[in-house]
Amino acid sequence: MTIDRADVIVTSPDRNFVTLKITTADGVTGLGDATLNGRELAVVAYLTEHVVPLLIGADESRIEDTWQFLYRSAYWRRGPVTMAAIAAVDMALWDIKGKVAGLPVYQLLGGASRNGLMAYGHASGKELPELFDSIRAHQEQGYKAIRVQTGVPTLKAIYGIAAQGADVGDASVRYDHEPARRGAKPVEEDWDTRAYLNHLPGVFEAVRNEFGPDIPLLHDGHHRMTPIQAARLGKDLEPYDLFWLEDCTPAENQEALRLVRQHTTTPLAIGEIFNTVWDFKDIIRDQLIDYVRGAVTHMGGITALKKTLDYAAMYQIKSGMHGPTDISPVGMAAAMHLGLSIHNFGIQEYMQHGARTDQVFQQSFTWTDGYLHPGNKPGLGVELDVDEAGKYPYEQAYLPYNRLLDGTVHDW
Ligand code: GCO
Ligand code: MG
Repeated sequence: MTIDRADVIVTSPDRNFVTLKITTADGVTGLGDATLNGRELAVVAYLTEHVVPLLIGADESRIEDTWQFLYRSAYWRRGPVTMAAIAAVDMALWDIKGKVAGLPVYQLLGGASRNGLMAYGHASGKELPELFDSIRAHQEQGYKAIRVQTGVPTLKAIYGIAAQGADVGDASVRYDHEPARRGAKPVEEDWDTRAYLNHLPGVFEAVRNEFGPDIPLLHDGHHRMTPIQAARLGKDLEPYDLFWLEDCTPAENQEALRLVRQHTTTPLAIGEIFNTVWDFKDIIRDQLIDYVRGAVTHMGGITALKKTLDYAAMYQIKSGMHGPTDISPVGMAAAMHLGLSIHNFGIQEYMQHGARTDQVFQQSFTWTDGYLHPGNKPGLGVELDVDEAGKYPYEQAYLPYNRLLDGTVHDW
């Protein structure tokens, strides 16, 4: 067979999503997620102008070869735009291969290594009572592991803290609390690391006192600390037995993790903004992390992330694939098939998409008692309703950013 057409579909049901739909000459279709939050149209242009013309007439069965061709022939390697575009092609080809074989993608990857994928959700609250309510709401939904983010006294707005009454579904669980907010400019938030470092351990102490020692708790530092600050936080959080501390320092300086590691046994997770195995190579080899946060969508697809995770397995490092709502249902499905099949699965992030998104993307995954499963439909198990998608045109949106109290732009 050959590829007959490839369409780039942009839709914005609850937020913007970019989807590549590949159709073979026999009419088999495959979907790939190419969503790059806040920079969506750059990937649309990369796909439409530079990749789609190369796909027409190509052999859709050659997944590895297509990956290598798109990666190497461009000459300009890596980067989030390039790798999201390659990821979308890769996912769509796996989807097609599964449909042609009549098998779910996880079967093509070696079959299930477990019954389901433990997932964590995002609990947050400005103050403790709201945070506790949010944790309880997640537990009622079945979540067995919970990320805890909280407000800091003196700060007005912090990324990752749900706005009360957020507009998607049940505000305590089904919110989309980290949208790239629609509008012509990014929203400005404020930040004070000293206040945060002084406040956070007390929050985890309160959460452990309220919810007990057993529930796995996670926290996202969202790149805001210096190495020595991150080391202090890791140490201060040790009594509360975190499942992981995520993105404790900005990821460009990977040596920073060595310093953090020397001071704390709090497990570290990093890599949601990484896009190739090269970003992970040294920190895996030197065992500076415990979880690989790469997303199928941003790491160049199933083919590339599987290789990275197989490499990580040699060092007992596990997966912790990125799964916020800006990973589309297609990207989430790809993560679930990969997570089910690899041996070194750790945990899957799972924020729930809104009702409009679920109508645009018909999905076959299940969410039962805290565990995800991609389902057994051939391929990835997601179909896109093009008419429904057409109801929600692209809207400009930006992620927020923050400034310190004196006005300096800070990592967020
Ligand atoms: C997470 C992330 C997200 C990202 C967002 C950016 O751990 O889920 O930090 O909230 O910031 O996906 O697009
Ligand atoms: Mg994160």
